[in-house]
Amino acid sequence: MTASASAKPTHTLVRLDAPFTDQKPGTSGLRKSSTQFEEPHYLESFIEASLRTLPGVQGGTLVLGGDGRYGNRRAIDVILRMGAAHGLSKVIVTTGGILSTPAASNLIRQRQAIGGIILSASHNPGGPDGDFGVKVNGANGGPTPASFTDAVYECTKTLEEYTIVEAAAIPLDAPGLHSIGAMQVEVIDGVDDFVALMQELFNFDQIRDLIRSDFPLAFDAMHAVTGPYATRLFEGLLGAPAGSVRNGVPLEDFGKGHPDPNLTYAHELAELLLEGDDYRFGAACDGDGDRNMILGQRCFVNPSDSLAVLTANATLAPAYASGLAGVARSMPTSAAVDVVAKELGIDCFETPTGWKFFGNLLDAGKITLCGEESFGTGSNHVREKDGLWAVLFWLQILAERRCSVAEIMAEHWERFGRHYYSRHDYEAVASEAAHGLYDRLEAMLPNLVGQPFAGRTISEADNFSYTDPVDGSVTTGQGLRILLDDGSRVVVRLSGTGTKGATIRIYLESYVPNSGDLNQDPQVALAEMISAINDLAEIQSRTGMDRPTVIT
Ligand code: VG1
Ligand code: CO
Repeated sequence: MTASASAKPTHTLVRLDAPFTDQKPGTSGLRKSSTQFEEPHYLESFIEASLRTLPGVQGGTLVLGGDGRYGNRRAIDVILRMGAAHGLSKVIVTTGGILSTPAASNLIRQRQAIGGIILSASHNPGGPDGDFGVKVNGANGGPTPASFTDAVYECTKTLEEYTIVEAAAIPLDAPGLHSIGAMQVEVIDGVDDFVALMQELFNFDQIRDLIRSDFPLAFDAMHAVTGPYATRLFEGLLGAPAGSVRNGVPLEDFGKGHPDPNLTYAHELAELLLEGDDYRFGAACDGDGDRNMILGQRCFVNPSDSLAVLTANATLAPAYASGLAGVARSMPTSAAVDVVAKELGIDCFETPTGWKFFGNLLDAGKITLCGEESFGTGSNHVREKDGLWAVLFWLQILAERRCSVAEIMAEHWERFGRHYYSRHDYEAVASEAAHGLYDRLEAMLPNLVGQPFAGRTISEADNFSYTDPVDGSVTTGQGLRILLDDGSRVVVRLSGTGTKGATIRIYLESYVPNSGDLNQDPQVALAEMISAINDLAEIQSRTGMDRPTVIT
């Protein structure tokens, strides 16, 4: 322990008995069980390594907040005290510690911060028995690149000590200015700046007119971070009746739910829209507010299609009225947006899974919109995917076109053809079984070309690798692709966000031109491919599961 002058808080140097060897960040930050994060020094080790690695900490400003899950408040307290020990000049933290991922991205950019720390395990369940997570974003507001997360991981593996100061917890119940030694702590409302940004991008008067014109909508915040944002936006500014936002109070365990906006985990909302006629529009966001699910009356919008629709209709939103520079999608996302980009005459980039790969393209001005099949869509307004932005964008399009979601989809397919698409997730598979399946399939790839598959022929089979067109960095091993001669494809990946065993993701896609049958159930349209990949990869026998955990 190093004592210090009386005006300064006491600095403590804490020595670790042994470094942690498992702090390798995955697709989006470090995610582990809450129990793991409660191990003495576990959180501190990762924060120490991050603060040593992030440029500009000495004298810099950091943004801090989280999705409100169990552990949020304690982590904020620890990070504030470690930030003071590391010489930050200021930390901007939000009331209640509530800050969505896209709102954090915006704050980092607006306040010229050196970056931000977002406490979230996104769509993973929370609570003492759930998961916790830490994401570190850089000065552009986006997820830090692999070079940063690799350096943090390396640092943790040999870390011997960390520094922290002693200080009373900063009250987060109201905005205010505080300090810990020389470091300022500014507590602000995390909703204000985000809402102001949305008002710049979209025409709120027009959306308000739509909502007031017999357009009942239901938004499910899943007891996660978007509750306060959505209540302010939809019920406050846009005139939706009270109660339109469901599960709007953030809870530490998300009400024991799984805050993942898909048909399985947001099934109550899905039933309201898909099996009833009380609502014209439905949407949900995930734990940290970066994902979105869009539903119309009796209509589910596949996220890959959503990106294509937003691209095709972008000029209807004031922010994008002058057109798009280009678009990008992650590799497993369907090529629906590629077809639209081609018609618009703009570039379309294909990146590995994870938002960090869009950062360079956005910063370089090469793209305006981007998205992933995993319910993520976003634009150059921030450097994260943005759930509520996507919902507002859809509302903007509906306010302009004054038709139903189902009509928008039908017209889109009639114009561009339809990419039948589905993702089958096998969750919590024994790690050895999942890796065995993956490795075996990877070894088979070179011999697959020319082989029959689902009534077609395999034309290419590889493990996807990506060369960043901006900085030339190469990322390999991003998913096994089996491409068929008619343009259909199957992709197999192992998840980088799960915390229990391994999750196998199977992505299936098949294109039907506008002269074909545009109204099939995707599971039927893809049935042959589903059974072909099940046979080829021996999914049932190797996982012991006869069906996926989640089908999207
Ligand atoms: C998943 C999704 C990926 C997304 C990532 C983070 O990763 O597939 O598209 O970027 O989650 O999203 P993986 O490695 O499990 O497939 V979030 O909302 O959890 O920050
Ligand atoms: Co998320």
